[in-house]
Amino acid sequence: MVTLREIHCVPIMISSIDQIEVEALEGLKNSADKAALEQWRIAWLGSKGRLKSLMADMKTCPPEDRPAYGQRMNALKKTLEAAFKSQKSDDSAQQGPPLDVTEPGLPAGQGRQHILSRTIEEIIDVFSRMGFTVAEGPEVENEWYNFEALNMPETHPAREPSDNFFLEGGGMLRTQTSTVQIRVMEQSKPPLRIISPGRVYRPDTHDATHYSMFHQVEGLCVDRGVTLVDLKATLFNFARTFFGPEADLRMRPSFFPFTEPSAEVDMRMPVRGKMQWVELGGCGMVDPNVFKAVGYDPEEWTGFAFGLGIERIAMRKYGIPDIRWLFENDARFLRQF
Ligand code: FA5
Repeated sequence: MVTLREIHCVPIMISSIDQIEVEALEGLKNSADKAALEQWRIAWLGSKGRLKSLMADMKTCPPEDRPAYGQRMNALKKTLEAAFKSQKSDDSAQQGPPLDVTEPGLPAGQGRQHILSRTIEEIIDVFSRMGFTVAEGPEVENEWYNFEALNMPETHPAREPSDNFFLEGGGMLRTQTSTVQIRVMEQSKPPLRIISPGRVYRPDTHDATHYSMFHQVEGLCVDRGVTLVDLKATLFNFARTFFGPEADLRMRPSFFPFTEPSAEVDMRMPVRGKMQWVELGGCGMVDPNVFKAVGYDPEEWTGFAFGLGIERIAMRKYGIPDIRWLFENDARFLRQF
């Protein structure tokens, strides 16, 4: 900054520049709107403005004082340009509708539990009132748990690659929650009563009742003297508590390698306006070979097991006609539950 004391030959000019700077900044401060700002810019920074004519005054300075004068003029130019820029951006920030602090804020969107998660919680609730606890198992499994220990030897047709998602480098995505029966029995001594809800994977073609990833709930009860009557009573009790006293259920003889005897459980439900029997899952008495695989004595222990499709249960309870709707993530559909 050049001071009066340093530039004795042009004291009047320098002091007048200081004065001019004060005057310019004052004028800028009082330029309240866009038009006034523009007027100020033309008057001070424009091609015929005050700065230009002050620059031209340099010619009247003695040559040795011109550098000091030039320096002071450059400083003035920078100050005015910076002040103008800052006031202009303040001004544009203030444009737009005035802020109404009394307006209510935007409502924050509230999420909700997916209908399948809610169904799983409801299933757990009913079975836990019958003394079942929840067990978990991995979705990436090996063939011992998914087949071998469940009495499905290497030649079993369900082990075909076309019916399974085998993983590169070994392992597979489990096709049924029955894997958890084995894991639980390996780790604990009877008696026991567990359910295990979870995801399973099969390369099935998608249609109204099939998906390639779906949920099952496995049930397993092992004790002395367990009979088919206990299995039937447990499933009927579940159906009537979960769906209401009108729930209609039937068991058809069937075959699973890990239960003997085995049955399919069907539920009567409306399908496209007509009452129909829809398969919910499989069940049966635990096969002695399964007990042997986990080191239980089949002479001493008896048990029943079941595996139900959770999507079908949710569809029955909430009147959902197509399983695909559960996975499309259309908020308009999900919001209804
Ligand atoms: C089993 O998976 C046996 N593990 C069930 C079982 C457990 C039997 C314990 C005996 C003892 P299944 O393949 O039938 O069985 O499947 C059981 C249920 O899963 C079916 O009844 C159906 O409700 C559901 N399910 C099967 N495939 C699909 C699919 N692609 N999409 C949706 N649900 C399915």
